[in-house]
Amino acid sequence: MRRVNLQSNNKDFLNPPLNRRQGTSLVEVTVAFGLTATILASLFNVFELSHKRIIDAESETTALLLAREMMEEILSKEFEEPGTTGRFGRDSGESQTNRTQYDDVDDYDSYGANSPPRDVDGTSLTNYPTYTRRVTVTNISSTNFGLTRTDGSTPFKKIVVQVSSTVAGESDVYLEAIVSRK
Ligand SMILES: [Ca+2]
Ligand SMILES: [Ca+2]
Repeated sequence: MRRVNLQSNNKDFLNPPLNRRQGTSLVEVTVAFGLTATILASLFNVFELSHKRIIDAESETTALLLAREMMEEILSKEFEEPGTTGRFGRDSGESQTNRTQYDDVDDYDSYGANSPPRDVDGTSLTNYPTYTRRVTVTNISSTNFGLTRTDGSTPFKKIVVQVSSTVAGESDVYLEAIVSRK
């Protein structure tokens, strides 16, 4: 039987240079940890940025839906007070706070500035506490839609619905439409 001499003169045989190896391992762990931390920080930044973009997109979509809802309601009305020509603004019996009384598009001029916005019967839309909806209606030139004219003086009107948010960094959303007398 062959014997193995455990009392070797080679110190590394029984006592491998653990300290040196551990030191190397510690550096590797430190570097690996540093790299992991850097990667995690980068991933977190990417996630945070993506999350903000998703929130921005959702907010813009909500603002656009609120604007579209109001615009569709306005576009369902007459060009001007039924039975009249050239009158502008709310007419007798039409209250600024009660849209159920509105029957033509310029009744909506200067409507809004409520936060949260309100539905047609004046109920606050409490699911949208950070939004405000405003409407502007103006008569515009028959030959140049970029020019504003005196109220009631032309057969064209421009309707602008603006939706604003109180959340910092969110831009206003505008929806415009041009309507004409039949
Ligand atoms: Ca009117
Ligand atoms: Ca009216």
